[in-house]
Amino acid sequence: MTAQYQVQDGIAVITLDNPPVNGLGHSTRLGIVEGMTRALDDAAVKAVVITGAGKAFSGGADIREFNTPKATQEPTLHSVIKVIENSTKPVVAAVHSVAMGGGLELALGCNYRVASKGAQIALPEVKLGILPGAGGTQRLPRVIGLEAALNMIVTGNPVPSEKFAGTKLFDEIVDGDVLPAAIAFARNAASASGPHPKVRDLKVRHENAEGFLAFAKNTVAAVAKNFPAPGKCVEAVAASLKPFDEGLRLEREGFMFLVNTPESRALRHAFFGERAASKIPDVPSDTPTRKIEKVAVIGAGTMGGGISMNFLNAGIPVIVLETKQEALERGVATIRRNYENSAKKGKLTQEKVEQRMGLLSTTLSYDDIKDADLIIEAVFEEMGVKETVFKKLDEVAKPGAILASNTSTLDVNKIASFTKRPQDVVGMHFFSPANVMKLLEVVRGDKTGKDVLATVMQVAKKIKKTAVVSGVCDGFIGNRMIEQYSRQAGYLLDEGALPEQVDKAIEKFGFAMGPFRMGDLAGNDIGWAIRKRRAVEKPDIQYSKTADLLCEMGRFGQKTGAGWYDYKPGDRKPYPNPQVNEMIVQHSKDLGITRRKISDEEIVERLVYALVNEGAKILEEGIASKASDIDMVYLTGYGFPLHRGGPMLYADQVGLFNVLQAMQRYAKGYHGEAWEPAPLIKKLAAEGKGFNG
Ligand code: 3H9
Repeated sequence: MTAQYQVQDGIAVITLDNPPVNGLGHSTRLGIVEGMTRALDDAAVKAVVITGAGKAFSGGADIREFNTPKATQEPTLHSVIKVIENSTKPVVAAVHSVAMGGGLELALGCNYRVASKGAQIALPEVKLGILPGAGGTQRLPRVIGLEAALNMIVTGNPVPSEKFAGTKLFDEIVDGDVLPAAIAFARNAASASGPHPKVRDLKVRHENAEGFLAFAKNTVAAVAKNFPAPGKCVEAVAASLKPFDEGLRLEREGFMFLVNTPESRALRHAFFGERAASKIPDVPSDTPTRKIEKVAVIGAGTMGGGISMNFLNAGIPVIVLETKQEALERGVATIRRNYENSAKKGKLTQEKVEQRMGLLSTTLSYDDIKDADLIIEAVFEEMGVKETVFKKLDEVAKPGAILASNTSTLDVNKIASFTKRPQDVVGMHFFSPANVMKLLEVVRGDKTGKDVLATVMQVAKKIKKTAVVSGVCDGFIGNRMIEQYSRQAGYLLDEGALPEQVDKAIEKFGFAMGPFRMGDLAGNDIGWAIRKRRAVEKPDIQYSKTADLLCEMGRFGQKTGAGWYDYKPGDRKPYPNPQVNEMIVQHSKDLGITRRKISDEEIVERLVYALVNEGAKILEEGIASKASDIDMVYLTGYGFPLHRGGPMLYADQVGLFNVLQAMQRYAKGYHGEAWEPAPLIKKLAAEGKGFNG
C-alpha cells in the first residue's frame, strides 16, 4: 500500500507515500480509503489529516497509469473524494511543496486545507492535453472565483500558496512545517460543532459570467489551435455555474473525451520523453559527476556566443578564446546586444545584464583556459581545424577537464583520438540560436567516460536544455534523419511539386516551417557545401540536383534576398520566384520526367515517413537508446509539431503496418531505393507493435 496510517493523539494521519511525487495511483487511492475507514471506525479518532511524504503533497493522478486498467479501477479519485466528503469527522489536507492536478482536487475534497508558504499550486492537466477530471473545474471556481480559476485551469501554471491568502482555498497558510499546524487545526475543528464545510456546497458568483466566458472561449480558441483541451477546459469551468453534480458530469465527459485524443497522448509522451531522455541505460543515476564551476568556449562566432550565454544565464563564469582580438570584441558585443535587447523588451533587468556580462571574460591564449572544468569547442566544422584545437586542449587542459566538441556531423571518436584522454571527450551539439533552442545532442564516443556523460546531462539540466544522448554516426540523430527528409523534398520537386506546395503541405501538418523556407533561413550554401563533401566521401548517395542548381544561380536564401523564394528588405515573407520554378520544371524535363500532380497527403507521408524510416535504423543500430529520444530531438530541435508527439509516436499512431504499406508503395516509384524499410519497422509491423510498445 502506498499510503501510511497513523494515529497521533486522537488525530488520524494518512500519509501519501508513492515516490517520486505521491502520484494518486491505484494503491495510493486504496490506501486513502482504507485509512478513512479505519479513522471512521475508531471512536478514539476525532479528525483526519491527509499529508504527503517526501518532496510533494501530491503531483496528481499517476500519469503512468493513464490508458491502463488501473486508471479507472475502483476506488477512482472520484470515489476517494466522495468517501472524504461523506466523512462524519473533519478532514484536513496538509499541503506542502506541490499540490497539482488530482493532488489539488483531493485537497479540495477535504473540509479544510492548511498550506505551507511557497507550495506550488496548480491544475496543470491542460499541459497533458486533458482537463482536471476529479472535480477541479467545479471546486476551484467555488473557492477562488470564476476568472482566477479559469486562468489557472487554461494555462496550467503553478501559483505559490501565499497568493491565495484571503480566499477559501486555504484556511491557514503557515511558515515552516505544515503537518503539526494541520494537526492542531484538525484538533480545533473536531472540538467545534459541525457540520464541516464542503466546497461543493459553495456557489460560483460572477457579475457577467456569460460575457466573460464568451470572451475566454474566443481568446482560447485563437491560441490553442491544434489542441482541443483548452477549449474543453473553458466549457467545463462554465459548467461550474450549474448545480454541482451536473457540472461534475459535464467535466467527466470532457475528461473522457480528451484522455483518448492523439493530442493528449502526444503531450504525455513528450512529458515522459523529456524525463526519460536524461536516463542513460548503462549509466546509473548515482554515477559520480565532476564539478563544473568554470567553462571555456573556443570560438566567439554565432555558435560560441550563443553557447556562452547559456552558462552566463545559469550564473556559471565563461572564458571565450579566439585567435584574433577583433573576433573577440565582435563576439562580446553580440552577446551584450542580445542581453540589451532582452532588457529593452523587459525580459531582463539592466542589473542582470551587467551581472551576466560580469561573468564573461576573454582571451587569445590557451594558457588562460587551463583551469576550466568544461571546455566547449565551437570552431569551423572541419576535421583539420578540430585536430589542431583538440591537440592544443590536450596539452593545456587540467586533468579531469571535460573536452566537448560542438560538431554537428564529424566523427567524435576521431576527435577524441587527437587527445591522450578520449574518456574526457564528448560531443555537445547545440542548435542555432544556441541560447534559445532547447535541444542539446550529447554525443557519446566509444570511450567517453560514464562520469563525463552523467556530468554533461546534469549540466544540460542546469542550463535548461533537453539533452538527448546520441551515438556516433554521420549527422547524429537529428541531422542524419533530416537528410532523408530533405532528399524526399528534392525528389518531390523533380516529380511535379513546387517549393510552395511542399512547404504549405507540411506546415499544414504542423511543422513550424517547410523544408524550402527552412533552407532559405539556414542558408542554401551550407547544404551545398555538405553535398560537395559527401560527393567525395559517399559518391553513391543520390540527391535531386535542384538545390545545387539553385545555388549556382547565387540564390543562397534570406541572406542574399533570394533563395527558393524572393525576399523583400525587412520582410521575411517568402514570395515564389518564376525563374526558380522554371528551373525546377526544366530540370524534370532534362531528367525525362513527365511532371504529375502530387497530393498534399503524399507530400506529408513522404517527408514524415522518411524521418521515421531513418529513425528506425538509428534505433536498431543503438545510436538512440529509445524511440522517445528521437521524438524529443525532433520536438525540441526541428520544429516537429508537438500535437503529433514526434515522428516515432506519430508513426505509432498511424500504425506501423500502414506506414510500411506506404513505404512499399513509394519503393516502386521515383528513387524507390530510398524506401528500403528498416528491418525494425518490418518486425514491429508484423508483431502488431509500435516503437513505443
Ligand atoms: C491528473 O491529475 C488528472 C486528474 O485531474 C484526474 C484524474 C481522474 N505521476 O518533473 P520532475 C515523475 S493529471 C507520475 O523531474 P520536479 C516524473 O516522471 C496529473 N509520475 O521533478 C519524474 O520521474 P522520474 C496532473 C510523475 O521536482 C519525477 O516524478 N499533474 C508525476 O522538477 C520527477 O519529476 C501533473 O501534470 C505524476 N503525476 O517537478 C504534474 N509527476 O524521476 C506534472 C511527476 O522517474 N508534474 N512524475 O523521471 C510536474 O509538473 C512535476 O513533475 C512536479 C515535480 C512539479 C510534480
